[in-house]
Amino acid sequence: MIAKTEEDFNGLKEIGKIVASIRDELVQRTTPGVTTKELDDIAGELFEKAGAVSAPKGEYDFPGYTCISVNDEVAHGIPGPRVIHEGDLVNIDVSASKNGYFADTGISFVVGEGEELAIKVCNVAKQAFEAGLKKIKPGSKKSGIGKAVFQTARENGLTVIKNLTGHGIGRSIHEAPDHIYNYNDTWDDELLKEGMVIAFEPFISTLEEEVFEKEDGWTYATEKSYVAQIEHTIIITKNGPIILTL
Ligand code: M2C
Ligand code: CO
Ligand code: CO
Repeated sequence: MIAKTEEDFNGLKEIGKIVASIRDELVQRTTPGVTTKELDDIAGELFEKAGAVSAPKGEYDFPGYTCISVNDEVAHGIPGPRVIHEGDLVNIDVSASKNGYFADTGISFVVGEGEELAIKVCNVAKQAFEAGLKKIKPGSKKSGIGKAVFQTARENGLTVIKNLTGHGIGRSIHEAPDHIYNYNDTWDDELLKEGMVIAFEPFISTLEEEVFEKEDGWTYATEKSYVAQIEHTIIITKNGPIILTL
């Protein structure tokens, strides 16, 4: 969407704060021994308290309030009986709506002490997010974001996932612009606009550049890579990006 009115800004800010606080609560509760279903149940209660509706459930009938992906799982992990262990690479992705406004946020992190490479991919995802953020200005090429993400991955001896992308958001969970790539797509000549609302979510990988869908019909995974994502919902303005999900 293009945010124009004060109502738009306030509605987006409200749902942004809700998903960010639920993300932070789940991250804090992700300790060895907890199951991903237990974490998701907490999110379900918090959504209800906040008067918000889970986007995966509400929009796609996803079997969970949130997406929780562990180790080989990259995104759309289904919460269930899986027990979290020390060293696991976990991604928690929280998206929801309230009063017709949507926000989306995600973070990857290692539980307790973990492998150096798993920690590195999380740190590089944060760096890639910061590098991409600098390119988010009205009138700039959308492809400049992916270019900065890819360059950051390369500088650190890593790569990106090419078949998962960021997206427009606001009045629905996934809307125009359909794709914000993690690399410089030379065919993409779209320009960023004043008021445009996007979910910017770089996916950094240690090896593979594509995810595959598991047999459950939801989970995206790789065979032998660590992958990390950082996602925030952003309003693009001439005075700088407004990150709604900090
Ligand atoms: O938009 C995402 O960040 C998720 C969508 C949840 S709906 C099941 N919030 C995303 C991540 C990876 C791939 C596509 N979309
Ligand atoms: Co998301
Ligand atoms: Co998203």
